[in-house]
Amino acid sequence: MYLLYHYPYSQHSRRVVALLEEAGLEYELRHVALDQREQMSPAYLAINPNHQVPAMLDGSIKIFESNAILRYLCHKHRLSDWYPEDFARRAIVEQWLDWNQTHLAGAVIDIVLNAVFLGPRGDREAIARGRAQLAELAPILEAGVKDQAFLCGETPTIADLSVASNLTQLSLADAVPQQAGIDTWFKRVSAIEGVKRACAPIAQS
Ligand SMILES: N[C@@H](CCC(=O)N[C@@H](CS)C(=O)NCC(=O)O)C(=O)O
Repeated sequence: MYLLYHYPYSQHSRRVVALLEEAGLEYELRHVALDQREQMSPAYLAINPNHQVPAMLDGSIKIFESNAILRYLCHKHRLSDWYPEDFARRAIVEQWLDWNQTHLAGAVIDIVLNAVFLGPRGDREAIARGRAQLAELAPILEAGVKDQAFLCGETPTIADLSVASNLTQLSLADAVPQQAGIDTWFKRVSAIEGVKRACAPIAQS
């Protein structure tokens, strides 16, 4: 049984829940009250010293970083559909996982944190910076999905779960890029049962 420390509005947590659901793995969610700064408590810092969700416990094994957790689950349960063994396809999965963390994530946080979660206290300059960055990134994503069903071919991988979780986050700020290929791909990923279950708490709110 996996223990996943999460927060329902965390895109990084939802991508892990989506895979756990899709793979039919047993897990328990531990809510970390980010809105009350519980991530700064000594008890939680002992689990993830970066004071972030998600973090996962598998017995005595402690893992932080959402994409590392996704890879761990795929390795452990041989989820080769979600994490292809073919080295060329896997390289493309890794490319999008890294792109998501190093390029897209910052823009999404700038926009959604400031336009949605901080409300009137949000930093307007950060929103503008995030929107400008997103405008540069959207054509890259569009090119990646316009001629195929998913980012790494005709079946979904953890790259789709990871990148799409950031688009779900952008939808909270009504900021999902409007390109046709992105729209079709995002609808396709959002229709995956595990993704729907992972998004249920925010869909209901
Ligand atoms: N690179 C990390 C990012 C995780 C992250 O940014 N988590 C946010 C919620 S979505 C968080 O816990 N923020 C609280 C904080 O930084 O104090 C991952 O992929 O797991």
